[in-house]
Amino acid sequence: MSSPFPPAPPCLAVRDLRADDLGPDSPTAGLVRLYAWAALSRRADNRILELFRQGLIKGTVTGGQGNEVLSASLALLADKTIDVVSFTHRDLAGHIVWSGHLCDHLNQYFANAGSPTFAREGNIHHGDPAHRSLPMISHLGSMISHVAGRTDAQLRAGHRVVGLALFGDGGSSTGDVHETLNLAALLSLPLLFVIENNRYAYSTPIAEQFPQNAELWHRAAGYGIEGLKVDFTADPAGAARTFATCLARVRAEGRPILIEAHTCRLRGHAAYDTCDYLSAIENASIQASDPLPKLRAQILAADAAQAPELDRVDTEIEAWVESCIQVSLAVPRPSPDSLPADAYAPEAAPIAWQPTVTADSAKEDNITFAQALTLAHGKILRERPESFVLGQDIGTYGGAFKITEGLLALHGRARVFNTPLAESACTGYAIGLALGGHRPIEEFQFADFCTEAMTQLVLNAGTYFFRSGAKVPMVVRLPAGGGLTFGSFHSQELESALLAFPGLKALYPSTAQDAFDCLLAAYEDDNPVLLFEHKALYRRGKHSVAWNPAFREVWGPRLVRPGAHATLVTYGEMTQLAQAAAEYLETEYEKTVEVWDLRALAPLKLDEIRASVARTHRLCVLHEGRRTHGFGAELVSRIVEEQFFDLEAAPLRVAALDLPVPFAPELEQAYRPTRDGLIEKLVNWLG
Ligand SMILES: Cc1ncc(C[n+]2csc(CCOP(=O)(O)OP(=O)(O)O)c2C)c(N)n1
Ligand SMILES: [Mg+2]
Repeated sequence: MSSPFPPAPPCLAVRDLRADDLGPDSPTAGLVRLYAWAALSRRADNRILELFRQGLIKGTVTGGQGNEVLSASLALLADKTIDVVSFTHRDLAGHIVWSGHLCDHLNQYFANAGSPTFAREGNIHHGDPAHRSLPMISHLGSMISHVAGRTDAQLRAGHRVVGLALFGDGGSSTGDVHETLNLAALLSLPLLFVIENNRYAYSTPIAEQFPQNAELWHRAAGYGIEGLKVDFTADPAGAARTFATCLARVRAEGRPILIEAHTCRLRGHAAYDTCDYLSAIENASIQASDPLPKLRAQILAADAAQAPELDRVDTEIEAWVESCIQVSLAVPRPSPDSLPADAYAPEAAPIAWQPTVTADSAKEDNITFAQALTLAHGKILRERPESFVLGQDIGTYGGAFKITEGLLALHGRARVFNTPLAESACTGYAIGLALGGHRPIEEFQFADFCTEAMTQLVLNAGTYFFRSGAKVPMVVRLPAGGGLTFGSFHSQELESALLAFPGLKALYPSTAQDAFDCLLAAYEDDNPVLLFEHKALYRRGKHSVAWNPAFREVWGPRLVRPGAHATLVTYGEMTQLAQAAAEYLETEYEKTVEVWDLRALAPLKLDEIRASVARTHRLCVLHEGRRTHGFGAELVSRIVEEQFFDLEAAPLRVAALDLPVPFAPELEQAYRPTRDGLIEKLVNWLG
């Protein structure tokens, strides 16, 4: 049992500030409060560094010394009951204000059993998503689109919210920052973008980051929003006052504002950085620009009688930090038993769908695979108010493959959002919406373009639950595959690349009915689910689609064709190839191949396939993606490592060549598995 958190001292009794509290014409009580929280953060950061050096904190520590007044003022001014934020690695002050207690954060640094990331994430990569403080990952810039989405979710829930989107001068060069500024301006989201400009990104000075005639706040004009700068190193109280004014304006006017806030970094980038790149003169000037003593001096200049009060604050804080350290140090270490077996959020409560496909059953017959997906979208939008569809050209145009045709007209722009060409920020925005109770369905125009959003998909969405316990239910639709002479950037199969990372689920239907069922199943899952849709299937044939109460069975494989001489495992368009090859083998060679369509690529359910291999004693895996590091390698390994002695021959792997997808039909045919090629391989292998 760990001890309760020590109660906060009187100087930290209030963790809010109103604009009026900050003077210059008001009493200094507000500034003293700001000083107290900033001083707490300074003291905590200094002690964290010492504890790191003593080996009691692992990893590394990126101190916020120099940034506390900036960070604390924003957090104190925010409305912690509705606002949204993602703090940076210099924002311990903001973190402490948001939660109100230092022990939460010390537990994170000590990586103990009380850590808000369950001791799974590094030092300042935490947050409190349940209270809209969104945890960071290392990849700079990639969190602010989450703030945009989460803020929009608050707005949609009727709150007069402000989202605080923070990043450094270094982070300001990332594509995500540009994409999100544009997106927020386009959507008129109430975001306060704050650049914490401490003039360095690690060891790189701003002179090497952007041209010196280009001030960062000037960029606001390019997005059609207001920009300004403040300087915490010159006038911390005045800068905090400007924050207050801007926060109030963003809240009232519902438009983003970009503030470049000059601040400083009193120590190196992280504990190991000895700042050898700084001259003595520059270092001295940085130390002299420290906003914390400046704030103290401003308070005393306004009211010299506050001196004993400020001394009392320092004493209370020193004592409190020590007692918090003692409490957090005594929290037990985390147990490896607390690691889940996988990175997924537990199963969601099933949605009570209407047992219909459409409102008009005439539309359910004689439809294409693509139309089955359109019907599933329509059903979801009709029945689920939290649903939200986004992607490029998905509005009036209906999407590159017309899957979303008609949805905008029926459901409106608020729920069918035609995104700008910004895959990363739009995916991050969808993550933010998902954190705020929505279930976005995001269409990538071609699966190939998801590489633009790789960080958002595999690092942010895929690991969110593991890192923070917060769920990210979203569907990512990926029109995949080749055979249509679209060339190498519109034809790829990316399942292996994406599923090499933990935390994403994946479905890959091969029939129109499965496509319909897969979208519903993916939709109601509490995890990010990739839905691969083979483009060649979109308009191949007409089918009827019915309401299928057993639609959740798509999370397991489907027996396509029974057989006795081999088990062939495949998915997507290749299922049809496998079926055709199996039919031919039966007619011409009297060999029967049992064909299984995996449908779910993650998590993999292989029990029935294992039983089949135990009967047929042979395993063939077939997929359209490349052979090396292909999905078949994983399938073969999983089966062989447990069923080596069931096999009478080495498994057969049929896949594409290890090349980019070539363009000309003759070349693409040589690249991809074909029916005849598959038959030949099977015949040789079956003997
Ligand atoms: C996209 C990305 N590239 C590189 C890094 C490694 N890195 C961590 S912090 C940092 C410097 C960040 O500078 P800035 O954004 O100005 O923030 P500061 O550390 O100065 O507060 C770098 C390069 C990273 N975290 N993310
Ligand atoms: Mg910086």
